[in-house]
Amino acid sequence: LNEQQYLNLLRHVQKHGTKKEDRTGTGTLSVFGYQMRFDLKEGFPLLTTKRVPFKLIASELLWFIKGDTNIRYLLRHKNHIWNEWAFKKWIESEEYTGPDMTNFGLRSQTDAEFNLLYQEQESIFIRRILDDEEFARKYGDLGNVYGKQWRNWQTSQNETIDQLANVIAEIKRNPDSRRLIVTAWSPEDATPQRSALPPCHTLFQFYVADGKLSCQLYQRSGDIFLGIPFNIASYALLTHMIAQECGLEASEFVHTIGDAHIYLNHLDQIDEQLSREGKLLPTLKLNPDVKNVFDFELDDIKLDGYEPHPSIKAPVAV
Ligand code: DHF
Ligand code: TMP
Repeated sequence: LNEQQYLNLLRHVQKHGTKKEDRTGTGTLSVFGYQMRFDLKEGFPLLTTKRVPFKLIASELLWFIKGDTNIRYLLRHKNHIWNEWAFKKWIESEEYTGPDMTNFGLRSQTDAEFNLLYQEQESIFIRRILDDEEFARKYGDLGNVYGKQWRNWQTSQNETIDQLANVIAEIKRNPDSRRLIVTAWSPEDATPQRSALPPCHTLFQFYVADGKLSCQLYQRSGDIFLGIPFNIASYALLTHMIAQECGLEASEFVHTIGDAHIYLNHLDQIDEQLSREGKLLPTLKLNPDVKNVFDFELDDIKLDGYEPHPSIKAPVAV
């Protein structure tokens, strides 16, 4: 069963993970190297042991596919999952003159008074991104993140490469190819100046056999409770969209993770989740009239039969 793969990962890291400090100062239990396989014919791999906001996953993926790297698009779709990383750039800039927001991620979890101050500053920031185009251009952009790398990879010759369009063309032209790769990782860009967060989903590869399309992702770093459920559903959705364009059936999503970690402030939430029984997986309904990956809109992407357990809240490490 698809969801069991994920629950096994939770149990595995809970039991065998090594205590490890991390960049955010939160602390983790971590293992190195882990692989899961999701059979997309079995159902759409969205967790049912907690509610996962599929609309946010879909609008984030459309944002990548458009080649957009500015959170303004996400905000217009009421998607706030990237706010903290844009906000971080803003408060670290010269122009920011409000109250000290250093280390806001950790401080907002332990200091209620500070949390109010932070919530206020972040909502002012978000308002401004929505209302002020010039400000949005400067501070809404996350840099060389997924959208840029997939659609507008910058070469040393000052040309751009549309990796996503190329890989789709190649799947059609030469499905047996072993070079069906899109990489988001560029050693030049993996610095705080160039991207707000160096890409976590680093590289993916497609594979065609017997008229079926599979996808494998190498993810260098995975937040098992918050990020991974999004990542699984996002790549499953991308695989279905590309399969539809190429006239193939969607087969497997293979998920390979480098540093697979549970943040120490997610342990109780995970106990709660593991006490629940998985339910029937939903089915993905893509509008069959859309024959080009770049033409999909939110309304073309629907889920059928998603009746999960309630959501479980957890703080995100910034
Ligand atoms: N940093 C960390 N530490 N973990 C991440 O998973 C992560 N993911 C990023 C950017 N930086 C990250 C982008 N993706 C949420 C999920 C995915 C995501 C960012 C945030 C998240 O907070 N999910 C909540 C619900 C959010 C909502 O409803 O607005 C969840 O419960 O799934
Ligand atoms: P890092 O850059 O220090 O590895 O921190 C990134 C954190 O974000 C890490 O906990 C992994 C998590 N993450 C995901 O799990 N999935 C994602 O899609 C993104 C963007 C981040």
